[in-house]
Amino acid sequence: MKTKEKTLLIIKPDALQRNLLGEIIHRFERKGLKIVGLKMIQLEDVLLNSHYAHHKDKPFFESLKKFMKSSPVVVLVLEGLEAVKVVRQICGATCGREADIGTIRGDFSMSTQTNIVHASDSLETAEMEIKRFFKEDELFEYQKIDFPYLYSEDEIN
Ligand code: FUP
Repeated sequence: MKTKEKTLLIIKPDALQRNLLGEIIHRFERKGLKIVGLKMIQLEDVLLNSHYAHHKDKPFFESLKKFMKSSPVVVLVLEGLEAVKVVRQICGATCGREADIGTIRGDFSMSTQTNIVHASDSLETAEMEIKRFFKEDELFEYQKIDFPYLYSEDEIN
């Protein structure tokens, strides 16, 4: 039995500047991911330092933070069976030049840094990242009418 998961997606400044917000969100909607949180925010150092803590000694750390602060971002929480893996697949490999065509990065990015989206890389990370970006009352539980048609009975019972 596969479990229902929540994962964090950040639509980065390059996507906003290049008018790709609708296109990106549409891809997750069409796949069948349920949007349970969504907002626009301006990132700042405190949050970026914890979000990218694992990169703090890398040569690109400061330029990555500068880019991520260069305009607002849109953050979403997406829900579905095995959502962490599915969302990463839709995003594609980190470097846009290497990502498969058909993925978001493969279709819209030429870069490792300006690569349109960030998605949590494991269930454990997703739980931490969701807490980092969303308050509890910014996440929603609601029924969607497509649910019985997205999954078979044995997948959801
Ligand atoms: P991903 O999980 O696919 O977002 O990739 P990573 O955790 O490896 O990288 C996180 C972010 O670091 C990337 F989105 C962009 C940035 N990065 C660079 O800017 N330069 C690099 O050489 C590698 C990563």
